[in-house]
Amino acid sequence: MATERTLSIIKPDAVAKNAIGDIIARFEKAGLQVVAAKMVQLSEEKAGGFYAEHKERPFFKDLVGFMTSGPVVVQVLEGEGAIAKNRDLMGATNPKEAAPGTIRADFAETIDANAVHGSDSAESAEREISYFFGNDEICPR
Ligand code: IDP
Repeated sequence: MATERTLSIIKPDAVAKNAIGDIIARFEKAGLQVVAAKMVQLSEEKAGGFYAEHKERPFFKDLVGFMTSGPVVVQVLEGEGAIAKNRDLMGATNPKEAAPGTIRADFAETIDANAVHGSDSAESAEREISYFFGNDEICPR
């Protein structure tokens, strides 16, 4: 399997729960490496642009409200099959449907505040990584 990069966001609910370290430990234990990271307070414009594909969905306003409700930790994860691996570690979008032992099952209760984001394809990963990081902010290891 090829080495890939994916964008991960630890969302405001998980940051507020002091779960940053526990969540990053799961990535590292699964063999993913953090090659870029920063804590950011998203503006409405930045959060809305990130989730532009959901602009017409009924939950868009609440999603932007939630993502701007507190700081987030944005990271680039690198490793073999990183995109799918991260999605497996995260679990289903709705924590109530997430498999036991996944991040969303363990750290989230509701679909609107579900602890983490992870790119869902190579195309999304490329767009999302460049949405948050310049090349000089990514540190290959
Ligand atoms: P993903 O985060 O698992 O990739 P997406 O379908 O891309 O899921 O949705 C982006 C985010 O929008 C979700 O993580 C969740 O926070 C929110 N979301 C998705 N569907 C709903 C919904 O039906 N109600 C409320 N929020 C939703």
